[in-house]
Amino acid sequence: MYSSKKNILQTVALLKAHGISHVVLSPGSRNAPLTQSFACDPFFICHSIVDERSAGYFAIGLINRLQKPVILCCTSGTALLNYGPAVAEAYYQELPLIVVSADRSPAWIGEMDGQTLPQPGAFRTLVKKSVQLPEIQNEEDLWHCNRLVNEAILTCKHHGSGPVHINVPVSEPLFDFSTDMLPEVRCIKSMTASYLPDMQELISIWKSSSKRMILVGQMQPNDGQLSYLLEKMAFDGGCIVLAEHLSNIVSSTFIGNFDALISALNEKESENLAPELLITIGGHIVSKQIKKFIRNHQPANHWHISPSGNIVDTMMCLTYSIESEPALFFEKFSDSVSHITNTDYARKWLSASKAIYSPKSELPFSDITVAGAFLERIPDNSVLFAGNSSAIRNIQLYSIPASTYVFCNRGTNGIEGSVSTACGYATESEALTFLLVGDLSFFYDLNALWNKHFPDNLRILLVNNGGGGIFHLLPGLDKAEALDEYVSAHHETTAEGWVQAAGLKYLKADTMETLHSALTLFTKPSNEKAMVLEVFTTPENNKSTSDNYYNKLKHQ
Ligand SMILES: Cc1ncc(C[n+]2csc(CCOP(=O)(O)OP(=O)(O)O)c2C)c(N)n1
Repeated sequence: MYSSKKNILQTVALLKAHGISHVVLSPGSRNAPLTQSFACDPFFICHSIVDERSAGYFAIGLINRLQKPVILCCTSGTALLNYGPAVAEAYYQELPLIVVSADRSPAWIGEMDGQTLPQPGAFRTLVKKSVQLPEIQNEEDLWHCNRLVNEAILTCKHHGSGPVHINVPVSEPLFDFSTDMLPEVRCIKSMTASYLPDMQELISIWKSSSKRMILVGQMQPNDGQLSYLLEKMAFDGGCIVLAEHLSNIVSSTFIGNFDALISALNEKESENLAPELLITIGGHIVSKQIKKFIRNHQPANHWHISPSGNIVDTMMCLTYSIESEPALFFEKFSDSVSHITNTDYARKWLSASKAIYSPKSELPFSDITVAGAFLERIPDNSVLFAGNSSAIRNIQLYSIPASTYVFCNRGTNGIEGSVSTACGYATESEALTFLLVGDLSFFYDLNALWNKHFPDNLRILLVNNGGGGIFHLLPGLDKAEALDEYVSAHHETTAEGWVQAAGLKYLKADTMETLHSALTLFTKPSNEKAMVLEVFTTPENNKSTSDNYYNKLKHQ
């Protein structure tokens, strides 16, 4: 019988699912639940070596002979450190050694509770990856634990082999061996797109799934080949493609308003629109709704395609990590799945998307309508930078010219460098470059205005709502007394003096009429001076407009 510890069951079940069968066990009580779980399962071939230093080298010998990953398992304390020489040897010979160490719960490290030392990361630069498993108390812990073990196992053979370390904390009681079966576990697979046998498996998954979705995250502008291939997939392969502006891929067949769309769905509609197969490419996705939607309606298959092949499990249901440039992958894949149309699912999505209305200018003057009025006027072939916070979310409510490249510092969502980044781009570009940014982000990065050669082609639309406006829109936060003063950092500063001191042209607006008239100059391509257009809105109007819009969507 196996241990009842859930993190041990995940570890053992995943090692088995990945086909890793040789284990070198050293004696101890803290690792006895691991030892028992390996030893009771006939899949594992167990070897007992008392001295951990020797056990490490014994495992290296096994790898030399088997040309496969081998597991090393020990108790807590110095037992682990005695693997050090063999781990170093495996690192420099690039051998797939998987160290599994038992540990106490982190709360007890350094408290003179015997046989403890800081085990996570003990081998530092001598392992390709080191993971510290959680003790599993809830569903999120279970997902976390599963992902970490998958990652460690996949890493020991990714981009060259090498040792990895899985540290497994277990609290007392240790010796409950009442589990008669290993759990079903999610085994994440990885492949490079050039490996054809795996491609066959993907093709058959595609064919047997009728609800297929491709979701595109942030991407740098590209040569159009990816848009073409994804369009082909949408036409021929019977799938839908969801892409935000930040993906920089454009087609009338792609759906961009999915965040608003999903916010309006009831449970039945959500089930109908949930995919069976999800393919993600690109980086971060702004929409919180799509992440929630997929996490709550998990597809049977989720493939993430990326040039790094790194395991990224944003949706908590990754089944395949495919290492490839997305365009290369779809070039190969699209031919194999063409004419497999199942248009019903795509039709549902497209008609739901058409039914979502864009916020109209009749709504009160607010951050949302300011973004709309501006985007209506943005000239073709411009470049658009969005600040984090409301700006990047609001632009998604509107369409923009297909020729517009869109950027935002979405890697870490920082508000500190939006002006500098746009400034850097514009300096090396001929294109009219716009930045839509909130006031805290603007004032934070004010120093960018001091740039010696401030680019004339940069236009900054500063939406001044007197603080971090986004915080007024978060449900529940309005109950915090600290909201105005400390959370959103309310202020009454205007940019006028700063902008003029920097020698830039300053425009301002506080109604739709004054905004439209300022936008005429602001968006004029022939104008040869850098400008800041400061638009004043109020948190009250912003909140009521946003509430009205999203409520209306729900009841349309
Ligand atoms: C460097 C940094 N500090 C703090 C935050 C947390 N944060 C996220 S949004 C936000 C408010 C941004 O306010 P503003 O730029 O005025 O935009 P608005 O919310 O009004 O749209 C803050 C402080 C962050 N993202 N980055």
